[in-house]
Parts: sequence; C-alpha cells; structure tokens
Amino acid sequence: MITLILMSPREVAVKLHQTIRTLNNSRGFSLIELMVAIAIFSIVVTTIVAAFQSQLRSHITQQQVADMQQNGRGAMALIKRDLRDGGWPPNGDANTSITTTPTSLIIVNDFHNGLDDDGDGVIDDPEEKWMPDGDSDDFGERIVYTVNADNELTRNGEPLGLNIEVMDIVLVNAAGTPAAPDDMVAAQISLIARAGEGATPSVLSNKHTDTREYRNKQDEVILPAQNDLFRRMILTTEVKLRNYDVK
Ligand SMILES: [Ca+2]
Ligand SMILES: [Ca+2]
Ligand SMILES: [Ca+2]
Ligand SMILES: [Ca+2]
Repeated sequence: MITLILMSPREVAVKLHQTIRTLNNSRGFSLIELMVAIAIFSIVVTTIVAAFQSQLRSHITQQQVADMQQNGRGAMALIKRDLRDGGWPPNGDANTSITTTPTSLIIVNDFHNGLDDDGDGVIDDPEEKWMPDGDSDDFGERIVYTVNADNELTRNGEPLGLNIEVMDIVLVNAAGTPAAPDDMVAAQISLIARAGEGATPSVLSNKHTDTREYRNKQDEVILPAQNDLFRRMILTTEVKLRNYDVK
C-alpha cells in the first residue's frame, strides 16, 4: 500500500496492469499441488480418526473393567452371605454341611421345618426362618454354587449373569490352614472375574495380554497364566463361619 502511495500514477497503472496479467495467467492447481493437498488432508483426517478410536478404546476398556469389578463384588457379596450363615443351626446337625469342589460350593442348612408356623398361609416364609426339623429338605436349605464352562456363576442352577472364571473356596481352621469340617472356622474365597463376553475380547478394547498367574490365600495357583487377551481381576476375602466351632 505504502509502495503504491509513493509511486507515480503511471507506475501505479503499470503495477496494476502487471498484477491483473499475473492473475489471468494462473492456471489453477498443478497435479503435484493437488496430490500434496490430498496427502496433507489424509494425514489430518487419519490423525483425527486415530485419536477418536484411541478415546473410544479407552472408554470401552474402562467400561469393561468397571463391569468386571461390579461382577466380582456382586458374586463375592452373595457367596459371603451364604457362607457366613452356612451350616445353620450353630454347630450343625447330622444333615448340615459346607463342602467344596474345584468348581462348586455346596451349603446345606436346616433352618426350616416345612410348616406354616406363623399361619399366614405361606410355608417357611422369611418371617418364620430358623426353625430346624432335623432334615435339610425344606425351602432354600440346600444352596449350590457352580461355575460352568461358560464362566457363568450359578446359584441353585440359576445363572447370576456374572462373568466369573474361577471360584476357589478353602475352608480353614483358626490357624488359617485347610481344615476338616469339625475343625473349620472360616472360609477363604477367591474369585477371578473376567472382562468382556464371548470367546474373544472386543477388538475395540485396548490390547492387553494376560500373563499373570493367579493364586489364592494359600498361595496355590488357581489359574495359570492364560496369555490371552482377556482382562481379569482376582478378589480374595475371608469370612467367618458363624455356625462352626461355636463355643
Ligand atoms: Ca429343615
Ligand atoms: Ca423338613
Ligand atoms: Ca408362614
Ligand atoms: Ca416353617
């Protein structure tokens, strides 16, 4: 602009003429310019998509981990409750027991008598709980937990919708070592919860190889390293068996 002001009118006219000619002569983009533009555009788009995918992956992974934690805690709460009250009445009778296998937990109680003790028309309802009759064939007296081949935790055959791969229960004495039924006072529960459903984890979750070896409180391996893509967590707790070794 300043240059134009300092120029004589004639010089300005020449300059304008030259500029107009230059503009008229431009022939749009060359092929190379176009290719460079496309390349830059692709890089920008790829970067944006990658950032978005990465965010989505961490979101899905976080969601899976949260679900897994919730599953594990939910299962633990149920098993703890049943074990704590397991083998009722205190010090049991001939029929009551708590037994385990590698994939199941069987709790047998005697807290009902098959009669409508409070006369409300419902036999063995919760209000009339804790009335043993010397056998364990009444409502809710036998509780069986199993983990099936689909990693589903079931209670009395009813799937609880929880993705639990391992349920390990060790019945222990006061010293914390595995005990016979007449000696046991507590149960050590270990649960391994797994994230994701189906045979393979979601392609959208963050890549993760599980090389961990999982052990219970006795330091026994309850799940060797799987070296697969699933995320897992182990929950371990100990619950006192209220009805055993009651002095
Ligand atoms: Ca009974
Ligand atoms: Ca009965
Ligand atoms: Ca009743
Ligand atoms: Ca009853």
